[in-house]
Amino acid sequence: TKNYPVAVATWNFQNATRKAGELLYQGTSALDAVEQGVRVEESNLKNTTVGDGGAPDRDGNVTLDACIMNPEGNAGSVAYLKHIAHPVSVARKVMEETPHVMLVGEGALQFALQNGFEKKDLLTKESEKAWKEWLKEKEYKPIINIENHDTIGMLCLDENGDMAGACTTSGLAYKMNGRVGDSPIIGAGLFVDNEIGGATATGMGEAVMKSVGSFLVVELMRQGKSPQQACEEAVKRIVGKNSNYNDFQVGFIAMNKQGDIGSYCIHGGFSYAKYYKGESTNTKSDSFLR
Ligand code: SD4
Repeated sequence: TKNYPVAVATWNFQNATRKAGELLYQGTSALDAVEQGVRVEESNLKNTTVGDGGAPDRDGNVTLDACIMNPEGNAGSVAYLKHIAHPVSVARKVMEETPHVMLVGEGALQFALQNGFEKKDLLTKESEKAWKEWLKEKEYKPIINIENHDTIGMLCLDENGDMAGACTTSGLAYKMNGRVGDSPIIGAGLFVDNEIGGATATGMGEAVMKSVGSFLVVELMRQGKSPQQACEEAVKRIVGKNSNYNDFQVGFIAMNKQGDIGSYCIHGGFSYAKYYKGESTNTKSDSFLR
């Protein structure tokens, strides 16, 4: 059965999936819809894990990571990008207008400015205040779960049955200066193969990168697993290889070419948002540790 057009995203980001979903039902391509969808969270100042208003690193720099993949299997990515509110759109420009896949830091910023992106201060008063509070103790512990306020990874399947995906984040709050997580790494934070399906990840990027998590999920689907089975096996792989799995969260969502969706996480509290046939939903993900 054909369960699309459909938009699905990590966490309860229904404003983002609604935006993408409505575009899909107007006949917009998966690529345009996924970009517009995640931009909703990049603009959301209340989301301190994505885009403008993101929490800074330990030294007070807001540095953004994002990537995008289209149905042709092309990819674009930026990491350690400062001062640009919509890193996903810079990633798309890298994909479409350069011979490269990934630009980082100073070069990524230069490329964005050359392409007309506006330079702005992304550190909000609230984020600055929280960071200064954190500086008093400087306790660096990964946060297991923050419902509704987290990295957005999104997959869109358009009316032609073509899939695109995007992932965008400010990374872990108070990370080391220079730290890049899984989100902009093709295969780790996001992977789309238009013949099979797509997957995207949230949580402790280091654990996701070490297992090339999203690629793993898509490859498991290629081998015949359902999106749900694939997410479960990938989470179990990460649990098996990281004895400290109690201390961090990882969650995956996956979608196959029929629009079937799966999701699984280490700790409860993760959910995914979906827009399908005019209906917007948020579904709790099953977890390894309940
Ligand atoms: C990272 N995976 O930078 C991202 C952060 C995240 O929930 O998903 N936070 O590691």
